[in-house]
Amino acid sequence: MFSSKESFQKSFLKRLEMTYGKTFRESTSRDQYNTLGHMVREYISTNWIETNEKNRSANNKQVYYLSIEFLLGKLMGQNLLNLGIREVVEKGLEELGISLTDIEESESDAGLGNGGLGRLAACFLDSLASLDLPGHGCGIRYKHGLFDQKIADGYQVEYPEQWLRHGNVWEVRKPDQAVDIAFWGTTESREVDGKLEFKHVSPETVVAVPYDMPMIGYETSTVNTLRLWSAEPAHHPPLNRDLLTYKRETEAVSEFLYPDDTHDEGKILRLKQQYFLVSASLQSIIRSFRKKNGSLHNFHEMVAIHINDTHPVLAIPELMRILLDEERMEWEEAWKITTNTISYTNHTTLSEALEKWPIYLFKPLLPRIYLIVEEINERYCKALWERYPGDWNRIEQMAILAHGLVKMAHLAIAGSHSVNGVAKIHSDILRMREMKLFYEFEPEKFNNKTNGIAHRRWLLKANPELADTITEAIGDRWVKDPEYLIQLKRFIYDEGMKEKTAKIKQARKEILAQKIFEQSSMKVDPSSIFDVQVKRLHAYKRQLLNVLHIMYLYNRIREDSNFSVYPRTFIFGAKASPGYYYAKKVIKLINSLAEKVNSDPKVSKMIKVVFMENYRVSLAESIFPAADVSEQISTASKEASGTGNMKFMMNGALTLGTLDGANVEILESVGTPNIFTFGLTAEQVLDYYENGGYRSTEYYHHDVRIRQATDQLINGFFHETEGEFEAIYDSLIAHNDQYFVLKDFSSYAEAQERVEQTFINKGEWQEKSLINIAYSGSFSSDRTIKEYADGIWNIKPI
Ligand code: B1N
Repeated sequence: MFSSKESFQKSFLKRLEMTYGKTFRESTSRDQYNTLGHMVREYISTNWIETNEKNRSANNKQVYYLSIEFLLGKLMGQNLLNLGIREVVEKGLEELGISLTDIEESESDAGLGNGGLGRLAACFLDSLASLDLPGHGCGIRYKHGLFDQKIADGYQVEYPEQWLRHGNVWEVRKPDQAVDIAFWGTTESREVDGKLEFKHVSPETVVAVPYDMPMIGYETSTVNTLRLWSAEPAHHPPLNRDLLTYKRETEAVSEFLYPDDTHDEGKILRLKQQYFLVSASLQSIIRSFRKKNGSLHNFHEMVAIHINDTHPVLAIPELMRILLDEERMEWEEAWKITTNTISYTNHTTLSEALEKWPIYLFKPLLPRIYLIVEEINERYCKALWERYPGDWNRIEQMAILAHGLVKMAHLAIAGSHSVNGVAKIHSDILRMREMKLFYEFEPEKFNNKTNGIAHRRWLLKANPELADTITEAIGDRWVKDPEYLIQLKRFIYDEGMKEKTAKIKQARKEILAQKIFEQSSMKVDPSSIFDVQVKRLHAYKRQLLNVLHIMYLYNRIREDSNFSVYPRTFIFGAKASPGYYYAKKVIKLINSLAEKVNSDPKVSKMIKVVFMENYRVSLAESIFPAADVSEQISTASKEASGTGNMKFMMNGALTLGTLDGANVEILESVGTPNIFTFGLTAEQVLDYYENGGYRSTEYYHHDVRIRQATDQLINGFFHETEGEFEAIYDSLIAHNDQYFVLKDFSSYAEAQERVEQTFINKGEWQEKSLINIAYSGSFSSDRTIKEYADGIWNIKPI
């Protein structure tokens, strides 16, 4: 089918006609996309079946990665690339007068995630398959992924995302493998042979139907599975319920992805989603395990279950429920199996993201699970008491149930054998501060796994020209073995290499400039510095610091005729959680500033500001390759890792960043001359939080640049309705600037000057850019996944 372009064309045309009853000339690019998708699925079906077969028959341990988010983006391009058939398809289509790029663009992004956490899960699936590891994803098939963002009059407006509107060629519905999920109802217990047995009585059932998607490895026969669960009403609905209401309520469980990034909504539907994911996944994991093994006594030796943050933490009591109530195991054995099976990653120390469920919501929704959590808590507190007799204070702080709340992170730590952070500094903060007491109690559980990114998507696929140039220089070993990119160091001072990579960057900037023009009819100068901040909008990520600095440049250019800067285009992309008032105001502020700057003849000769609408995976793929400067300016200690920082680096952008998250490790890799760092350290920030001593008004009064820009938020400068940006002003002044924006301002402005001075020297910039690419290999998720496989899951390649 894909052996030559002729045989490809023949099957393609035949199938197109058969499926759509149209001639090729009449077909739309969506028809063509679907046809190609089905061909690819057929092509991989044998390998998919064989991978499943191997996993069923061989005695190798499997890992299941449970995540409430999988931010996959588009799949066609990556699948063709991984299968090594991209060229055949591209050439074949070209002769038919079709562009593969157009076909690829007609695919909807699978946007089943908010940001870093969800995208990390997607990158991990790529690495698992490419490394031939028996690892599968378990998630929810949301009907609507993260909202589509439009900007109207400078404000964010949200529209429901519709990725399934035209179907999804990559999924296979498996109704015969559906499982029942039980909510509400009550529990009954009775004594059998001196042992209490529990029964969940008159629950309300939601049916979980799996949809499987193939996760295709790069140049390997391994095809793993991402199983996404969809909620449907039961065939025999409860007699006492109104049918329509029941249908609507069950389907609601997998209707929407919650749009909260690093924030906990605390809504009952979210808890329902979490249990739905966990119970469906565990039932299906155990069903296939039983087919192969019979008893569950060695479950933990054959299965690893990883929970991506606390969202799937109910996997712990759910596994206990199955072992206790269905397998009739003793508590001690069930607990040993459960803790040895489960491992947990923490992704944030922000207190607003810490999941805590009020018992009055939790207990009626999940009565049996609640009883199990109660017993876990009792036994955990007892163990603490034995270790710290009389230390009530410590035990209260560590308890799973306290003050009417279920503390999900405490449950995760108690019920798993491994707890990891996502960058060195983050894992240290967990051990030394946020989870100090837990670390003291069980230090052996704690470890670090620095995040990584799928280099085959973010370099090979997103930036094929750069990838080709790298391959010309060092060969293609880096594609399978990304740390081999270090070989590029030999070419840092190679004029030919410098010139080629500079040209590629220039070309990608021109393409992005064209996109910007199409989106907003704005002309930006591709030879200006492309200075980019793309990520979710959040106070701690400090888009505001970037904005205040641009306002300062604007003021300076207008007021000081001797002042000039190297031309720069400031590019933003960000979605704000719909209920996050402050974040939405910052989006409006960026757009208002863009209007001011871009319409001022004097200023816009030197700087421009662009807000790119609807930032998402596919847009990111055209932004990273075009960036010169990577803005990673979070308040130190707040960004657990960041992964955008790695995508920029891999595409040759230089980081302008605080010593936060993985920026610290990027610095360690490339060395101080090749990164621009500034601002408070995490240590200093945490000390301020602990001991006080910061007064933002001092910086306001003593720095006229700060005062002028800050005042402009409320003095009519922006011509917006009065009070439009008052909340932002207040965050800095009345609320004492919790994220140290003003404190870090001057250090940031200085770092920006260093960026400019370096950029002016083109040759030097290009050397630094190459050094960044050369050292980016260790930030591949291949490295990360190998560390998880060896250090936590104990799994081996198939
Ligand atoms: O996870 C990423 C990190 O690189 C980022 O630094 C971190 O902010 C991000 C609740 C989250 N942490 N917590 C979340 C997402 C959704 C939600 O409902 C929390 N996301 C992160 C990958 O490690």
